[in-house]
Amino acid sequence: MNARFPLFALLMSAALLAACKPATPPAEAASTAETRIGDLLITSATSRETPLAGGTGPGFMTIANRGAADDRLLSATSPETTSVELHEMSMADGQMTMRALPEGLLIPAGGTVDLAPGGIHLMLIGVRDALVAGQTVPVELRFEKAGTVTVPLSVKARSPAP
Ligand SMILES: [Cu+2]
Repeated sequence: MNARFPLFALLMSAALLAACKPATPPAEAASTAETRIGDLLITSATSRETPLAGGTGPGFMTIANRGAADDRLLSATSPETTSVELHEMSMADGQMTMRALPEGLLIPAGGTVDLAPGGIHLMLIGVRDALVAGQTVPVELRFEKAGTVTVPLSVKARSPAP
């Protein structure tokens, strides 16, 4: 993923300020965990290592709607970040661009939506501590119909072995 984050300059200055703070102790990897709320089933919830406190990290997952009514992911928050945004990445004129989805994300009845690298994703903005592979980051998702649920994102190494 070769996204150009506008926060890059900010990250560089954060690098100069970042202290050698111990990260949250690694927890059991939970990538196989399922989270259910109402008719929704959330699986493969992951993030990526983010070396700097104050930096940004992605949130990926698969959301299946096994109900008969559409739902919509409206917003997300995390106690470990300043904010969480819903973004979509796409190619435009050969450039990878990223835009926010202020209208939320439709989870169609009987359908499955993937938040994945290169596409729709959560953006963890202003992580409190560096994200280290093996730990989990709790993210609270707010759905229009199903309500609110906390999903643990399992932090993966940024460059997994092929
Ligand atoms: Cu993004």
